[in-house]
Amino acid sequence: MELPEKTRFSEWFNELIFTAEIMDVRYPVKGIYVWMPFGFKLRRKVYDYLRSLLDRDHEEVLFPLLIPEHEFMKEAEHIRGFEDEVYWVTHGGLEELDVKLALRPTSETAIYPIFNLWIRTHADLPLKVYQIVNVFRYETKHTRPLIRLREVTSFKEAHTVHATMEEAENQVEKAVNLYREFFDTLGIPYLIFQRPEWDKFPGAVYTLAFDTIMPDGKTLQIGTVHNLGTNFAETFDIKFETPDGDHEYACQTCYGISERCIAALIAIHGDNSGLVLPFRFAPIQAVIIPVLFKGEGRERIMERAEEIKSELERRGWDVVIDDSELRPGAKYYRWELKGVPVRIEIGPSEVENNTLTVSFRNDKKKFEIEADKIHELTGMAMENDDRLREKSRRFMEERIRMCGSIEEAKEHAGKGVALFGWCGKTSCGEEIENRLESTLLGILKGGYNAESPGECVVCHENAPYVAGSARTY
Ligand code: 5CA
Ligand code: ZN
Repeated sequence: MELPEKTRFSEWFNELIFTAEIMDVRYPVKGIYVWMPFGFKLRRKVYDYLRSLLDRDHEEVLFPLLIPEHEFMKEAEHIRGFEDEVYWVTHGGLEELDVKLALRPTSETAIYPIFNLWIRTHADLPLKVYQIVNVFRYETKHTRPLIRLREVTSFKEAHTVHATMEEAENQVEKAVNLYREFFDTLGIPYLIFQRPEWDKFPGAVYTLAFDTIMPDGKTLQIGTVHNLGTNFAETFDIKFETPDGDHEYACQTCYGISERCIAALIAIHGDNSGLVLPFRFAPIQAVIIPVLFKGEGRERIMERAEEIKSELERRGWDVVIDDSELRPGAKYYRWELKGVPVRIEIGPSEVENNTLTVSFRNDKKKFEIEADKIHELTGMAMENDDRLREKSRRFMEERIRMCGSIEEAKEHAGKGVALFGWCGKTSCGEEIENRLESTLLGILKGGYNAESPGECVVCHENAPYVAGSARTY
């Protein structure tokens, strides 16, 4: 089956994740999909990396999926934010439950009643935990695999507790840096915005969000970091005893990433031939294609292919040999679709000359190396990833524009991110959203250098901030 051109992004994306065997999209519940073995390997490599970053100074935990109604209903703003998105378990078998149970849409109300029990004194702080779980959200906007799910299968949520607001603020900065490192390594470029009041996480003091620009110019929120202040601590009575013997409410943060990071990885690097994956995260990092002519030296070539495979595996690579009956063209097509970064061909002349014919997925140029120099391939694959990163960063920057007027901003917000001066007033923010027919992403905090033009694009009064707007997923 032909893959649609990437310029038809939605069709390209849907077709690709299915034909490349990332997700099976035929599960008979709306907004719920199946990870296939190849997709799961990709997920595992990405999440192993995310885990390794968190494991530096967080501990992993696992809280229950079900949240009793009375806990869920404690924090007023949190409820208002989520009430129309919650799935409820109301029955056990034929009996109606005394206490309805929510399927977690996120885990504050599952975790914080227990934090209340765990935290006694300042010596218990800071507390930093995370879990990687599924969460359920009854999304009413158009659902899409990996992007807008009703069962988010790969929700990494971190929750931290601190003695002071200053420490919580430091933690927000650390979390932002952790996410920067994560997305930089994936080669996913981003802008960081402080969301406007009306779009922050329900119950948070403020929310910082990472947005990437998808190939069609719409932005995707790929991660968020929230400063919760003492809002939840007051609700769940999370107090600690200070060295002076006083009892104070703790300050909290939380930050989350979902499989949208994999959606972005696929969307940003992929091309008309299929997936393009950074070497580090590719489920299959090299495919060896034996070039066999009738009878001629078949055994010798297969032996050589096995040797090269073991050699690369010793270096930690994931390698397959494609000795199927397919024609070479069909083999190339198949492994390009799957984004295998390195292809190695071995035929009679390679065996005779002790060479390898190599090509990289993203530039497709073939070249020869001496088989003894096989150790150089890892370095070359890494350099290739650097080029991939630079390319995606250029792509994003081409889609960001500083705009001097509402008209210019409106024109650009359909193609990428329009930046402009904003005074910070809600009334101007709302007017921007209405007139641009796009979302106000908030105040630019990182990922791109831009100076405020000095005046608000709406009221022309003093604008201390650069704000951004775009169509969003
Ligand atoms: N408790 C906080 C921090 S863990 C929280 O739930 N934040 S959140 O609502 O912003 O979600 C964290 C991230 O999950 C979002 O930034 C977004 O990238 C992703 N996400 C949210 N809803 C969905 C969804 N329906 N499908 C896929 N990803 C989602
Ligand atoms: Zn204004």
